[in-house]
Amino acid sequence: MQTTEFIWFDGKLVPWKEAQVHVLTHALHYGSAVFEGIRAYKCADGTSAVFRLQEHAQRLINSGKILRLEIPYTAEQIADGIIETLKANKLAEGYIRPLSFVGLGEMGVYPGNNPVNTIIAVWSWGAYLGPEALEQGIRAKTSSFARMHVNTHMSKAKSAGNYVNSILAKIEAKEEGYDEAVMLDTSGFVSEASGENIFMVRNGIIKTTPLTSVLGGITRESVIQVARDLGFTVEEQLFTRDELYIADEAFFTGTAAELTPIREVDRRQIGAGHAGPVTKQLQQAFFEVVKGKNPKYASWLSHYTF
Ligand code: PPE
Repeated sequence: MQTTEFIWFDGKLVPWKEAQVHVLTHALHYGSAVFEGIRAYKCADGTSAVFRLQEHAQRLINSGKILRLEIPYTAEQIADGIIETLKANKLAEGYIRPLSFVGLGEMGVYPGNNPVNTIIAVWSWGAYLGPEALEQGIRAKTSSFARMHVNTHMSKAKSAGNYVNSILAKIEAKEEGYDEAVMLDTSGFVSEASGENIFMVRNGIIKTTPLTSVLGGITRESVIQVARDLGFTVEEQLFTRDELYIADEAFFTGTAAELTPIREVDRRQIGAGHAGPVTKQLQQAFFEVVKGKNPKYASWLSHYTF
């Protein structure tokens, strides 16, 4: 990965190499950590902007609340720390990873009075699913691993532990020659991917899975709003894998993956086998919004310069 100079560690900027923890850190053993993934983009006016900074900072705090992990910062302080870290690293465009984790203290599942540490790292990160994914679309496979039941792991928390399930699905998909895994919920309905929400388009209607078993994706929510503003009907409804097979178009959304077309699922070509017209229109609209080219969504951007 591409490194940068500083990492924000409990309120102080420290050199990248010095941002280290002890091997008996609670989170390393038990997954007791919550995190965010956020992107900053270079804007048309020469500044940079973080996309939906407040919403991401608030989701970090909410994830902590769900896990009973007390983050000793407010959402505003996290947001300020993010801007400070971007500026210190002179990063005009890239990915932002805040993480709060249960630190060193007692061992054992019970986190007790162990400290909660928080870091913010930033780095350059290109297209998540490969350089051609955004244009050509990717190939997905229905995972043999179900997404977590709503009463096991808490899907609304972006917690480190939840990603064991994602890792299992992603390794399986990659080793079988696919780019990404489509995961079903424990009732068999399409849920989300290892690190993205999923949308399908059929007969002009856009559908995405309801929030039941999935992470409340901020990209998902943004794309729903942009699509509705463009006049599309967007339904939040459960659908099955065979409905996905006969979709005209399908795509993933996520901070890392942005808006990535899906061209194949389980060896069934989706639509024409490349990004369809609705996907292309939404992808273009999305990139205009994040790059500050659409004043209608100016409130979604937190600008900074250095
Ligand atoms: N579902 C999952 C399981 C998920 O991990 C993400 C983001 C989303 C949906 C979309 O959420 P949002 O980014 O708010 O639109 N996945 C992050 C982690 C990727 C990684 O490999 O790390 C991301 O996209 O930043």
